Amino acid sequence: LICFTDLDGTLLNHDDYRYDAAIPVIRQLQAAGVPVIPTTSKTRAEVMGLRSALGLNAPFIVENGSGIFLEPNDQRFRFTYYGEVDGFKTMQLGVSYAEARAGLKAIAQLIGEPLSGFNDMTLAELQASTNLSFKDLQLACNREFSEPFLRPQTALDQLETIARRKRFKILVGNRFCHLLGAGASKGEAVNLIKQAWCEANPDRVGDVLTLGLGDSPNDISMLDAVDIPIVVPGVNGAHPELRGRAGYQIAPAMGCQGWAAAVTKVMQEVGVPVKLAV
Ligand code: 2M8
Ligand code: MG
Ligand code: MG
Repeated sequence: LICFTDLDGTLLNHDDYRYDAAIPVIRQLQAAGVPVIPTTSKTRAEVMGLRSALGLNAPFIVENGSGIFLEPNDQRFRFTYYGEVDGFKTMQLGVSYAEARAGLKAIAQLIGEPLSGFNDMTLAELQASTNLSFKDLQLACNREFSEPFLRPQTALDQLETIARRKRFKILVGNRFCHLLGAGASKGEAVNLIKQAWCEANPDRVGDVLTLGLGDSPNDISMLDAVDIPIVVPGVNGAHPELRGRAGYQIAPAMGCQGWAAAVTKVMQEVGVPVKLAV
């Protein structure tokens, strides 16, 4: 089993970003040899902090599938083609942050409406809309591949059409829209990691089973790429765009508690031992 998970509103509570309920389940997954792979809109800097807090060592997918990072000595995955950044093996699917920023400005010009990106907003404004500390916001502003922006007046499908013509894409997350390179995708990143696992474990290719957890439209490509897609609900239940999609299961509670309960159930169903180290 390989577990791909969104962070905001999924492994982390939407409001207070807590994850305590997920910790014992992460331990059980790891004790059973299941890699837990953050698959998120967050930046590498944010994920690095959370990885150490959660005790994760598996590869991770940042900025909505714009970049994949792998520890160089992780023998569980083998990348065929990769770059090297700060001691990680990395694959880039998206564009540079400078390109995303320029794209946002160009699209704003075309629609005749200003678009407020993360780095157009003051820390106080960002804090009001995210509920993150200044320290965490600095990590969120340390972007490499994509720009979150406030949802504009202009209809999103109009924005998406323009973005596509300029080789960008727009995704909808929990609080923000995100502008990223057309090649970036959580689902594509999941497929590449799955492939890398198969490269490293050629005798076990038939056994690979993937679990994915998400809560927002930007998670659909990931949920569609896994064998077991699970939606973590918000205050109004599962997101309307995710509700009722073929094969999707709904976790029994919001945030980290729903995550923990849903993952525990999957572990029981697929026979991953659940009573190891707690
Ligand atoms: C942004 O991402 C979330 C994810 O769904 C959102 O759109 O609401 C990102 O900028 C991320 O880096 C940041 O940590 C998060 C804070 O809520 O917002
Ligand atoms: Mg989310
Ligand atoms: Mg996310």
